[in-house]
Amino acid sequence: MGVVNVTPDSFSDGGHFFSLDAALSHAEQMIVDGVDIIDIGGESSRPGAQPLSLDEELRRVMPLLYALRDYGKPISVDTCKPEVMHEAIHAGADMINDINGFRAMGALTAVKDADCALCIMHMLNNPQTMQAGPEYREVVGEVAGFLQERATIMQDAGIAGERLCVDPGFGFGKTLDHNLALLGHLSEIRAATALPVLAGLSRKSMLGAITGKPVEQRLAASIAAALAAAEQGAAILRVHDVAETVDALKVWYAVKHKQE
Ligand code: 7PJ
Repeated sequence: MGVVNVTPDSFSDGGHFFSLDAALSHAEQMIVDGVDIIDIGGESSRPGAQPLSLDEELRRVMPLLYALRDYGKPISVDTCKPEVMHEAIHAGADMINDINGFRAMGALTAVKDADCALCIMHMLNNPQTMQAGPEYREVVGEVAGFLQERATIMQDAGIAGERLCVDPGFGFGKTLDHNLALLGHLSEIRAATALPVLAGLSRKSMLGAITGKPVEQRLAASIAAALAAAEQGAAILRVHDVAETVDALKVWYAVKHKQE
């Protein structure tokens, strides 16, 4: 999954891809590089980020969604807002990726009768407060339990299990230790939920904490993290650097299958 941000304040690309043309050429390059799913997001979820108005989010996301529909690649929309989910589904989005795990009032109704895929992510509290001293008794079990509970609630609401995947939400209300525990036990989250796991580690601050590198120098760290997640059974990797990650995965996959 390749990330295309349409947020002027996105921390990892400096707001580079705010204009529609730039976002489109970014997405086109990702397709050339071998992306499987394009994830477009209008709202920055950087720790401490301010919420975005509905109108502004639609103004950022919808033109790109319409423009990308003709490329034939599945499109995911990264949003927490039921109204954006509704509009995106109406416009043909193939996946809704909600960092809030479809907990907003109206979110289940917005996605229920569609047939698009849904990514349920775990976040502690909200982007304003999530990094303020996050605490867990046992992070892997608690995150897996949350994802399992959300998946059950969604299925009870009439949503087919085949539409769902889960994501522990690296960096969303987690310390470095929490993130490493989750990454090292990703296969347990997969086992506990019996759902495909999506992992987003690309350029995240946990990689900066390990390497001491700023966000624009985290390519190698991001690839190492992607491979660790793949090794743990992640089905979808959400990344910024598609070409490099695809090459790394090809080598990992070739070695893995040679051994079997
Ligand atoms: C994630 C996301 C993630 C999912 C962002 C960033 C922050 N969606 N949206 N998982 N992260 N599913 O890209 O660093 O980890 S925005």
